[in-house]
Amino acid sequence: MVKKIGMTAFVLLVIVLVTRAAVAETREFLIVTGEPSWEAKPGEAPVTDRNRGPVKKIERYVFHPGFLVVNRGDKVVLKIHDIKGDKHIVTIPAFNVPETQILRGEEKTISFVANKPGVFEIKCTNHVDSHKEGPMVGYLYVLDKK
Ligand SMILES: [Cu+2]
Repeated sequence: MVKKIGMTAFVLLVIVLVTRAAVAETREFLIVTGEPSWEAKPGEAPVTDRNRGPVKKIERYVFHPGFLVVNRGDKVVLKIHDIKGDKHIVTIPAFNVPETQILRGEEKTISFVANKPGVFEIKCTNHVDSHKEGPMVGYLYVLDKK
């Protein structure tokens, strides 16, 4: 009897482990680069642009979409198409994703496993501040799914 219960518990444990493993999925995101801008109309006052001070024109490189949500353990696949900007250099330091250079018109694929929960930056090291039409940053939200 005890042996039978032990076997049943073992089978249930295996089912639970297999089910949990199946929760981790591959999440693919199609992303493009964009460049929103603002320019003062004639007679309009300048505005303060972060570290540049007062300006009459602002441009920023962005990722579209710029906010991604996955579950812990998911394999994340980013297909990033550079349709604005001559060159982007994308990295995700929190997951040791090496810099990937993407030239105008190119699409590159970046993949990694999101193995810890939190909110992490997807960064372009070519557009780091407002002097270089940045910071160009997206956010990856990794849910701590149990
Ligand atoms: Cu960039």
